Amino acid sequence: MSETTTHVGSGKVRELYALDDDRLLLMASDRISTFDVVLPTEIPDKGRVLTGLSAFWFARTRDLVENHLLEIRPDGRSLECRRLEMLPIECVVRGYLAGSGWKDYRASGEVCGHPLPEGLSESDRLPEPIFTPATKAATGHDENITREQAAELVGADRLREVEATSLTLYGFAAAYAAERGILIADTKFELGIDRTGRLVLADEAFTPDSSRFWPADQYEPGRPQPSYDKQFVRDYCETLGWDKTDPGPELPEEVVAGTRARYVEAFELLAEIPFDRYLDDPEVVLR
Ligand code: Q0N
Repeated sequence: MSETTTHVGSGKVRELYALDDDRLLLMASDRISTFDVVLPTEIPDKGRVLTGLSAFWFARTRDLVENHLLEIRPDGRSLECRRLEMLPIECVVRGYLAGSGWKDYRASGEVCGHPLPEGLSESDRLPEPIFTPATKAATGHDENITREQAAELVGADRLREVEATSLTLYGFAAAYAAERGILIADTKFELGIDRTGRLVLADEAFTPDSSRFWPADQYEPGRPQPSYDKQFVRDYCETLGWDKTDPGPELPEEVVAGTRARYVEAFELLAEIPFDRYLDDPEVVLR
């Protein structure tokens, strides 16, 4: 990083820097969070896996929607991106009943105003994927909002475009991943507007940090599903009697190695490229 680079934001495990008026640098660290706490132990190459996957999906979906990717840096963990006017909503698409969607359904029979059939079980596939926008809560959790609230935030016409784009993207990626052994239960995008007023996909896309990835071969509705990437970490943490507040525990080396292997496996199943080739030349995911 040059000394004139300004830090403009950070997430739990990623950082955003301004390169100039038009460009940002989005950098993924190797930090991992579980139960909403960032752990003191890193997963080597996790940031590279997520950056590579995100770039892979940007390349594959560019005919569906424009995206902010300009360049992938040789470090494999950072993307140079176009600076956009970000929409003030999180665009969530759910294809399966999990997380807050399952909670809301159990309480009310609907999810964010989408009425659903009776009798669905936890982790069931929905009849059709649904768009369930949320607000970007500055602290803590995103909050689900109604379509009316989302329309107030971005405008009714823009919201229709955002919903259609989100559903198209999810449909494409979920079908692609399912053929390769990964169910994308749900996903979250951030969209922005470029200077000409066009909708552009930003942030990261279809990574295991922005989506729920489930191993297809273990899929069994009626219970919570194992996480493709974080299950070893969760299982280990559950053996400790940790109260799930900060600070989290250090991870032993076999949990680190097993978790790293899962991230690499997800990358290789989806990108169909050996991860070592990505490390040699990150641009392979763009071709
Ligand atoms: C932007 N965020 C929130 C990384 C992710 N292309 C863009 N143009 C303008 N602003 C943003 C982007 C993007 N992407 C997105 N904040 C600004 C998500 N961040 C939080 C910090 O870590």
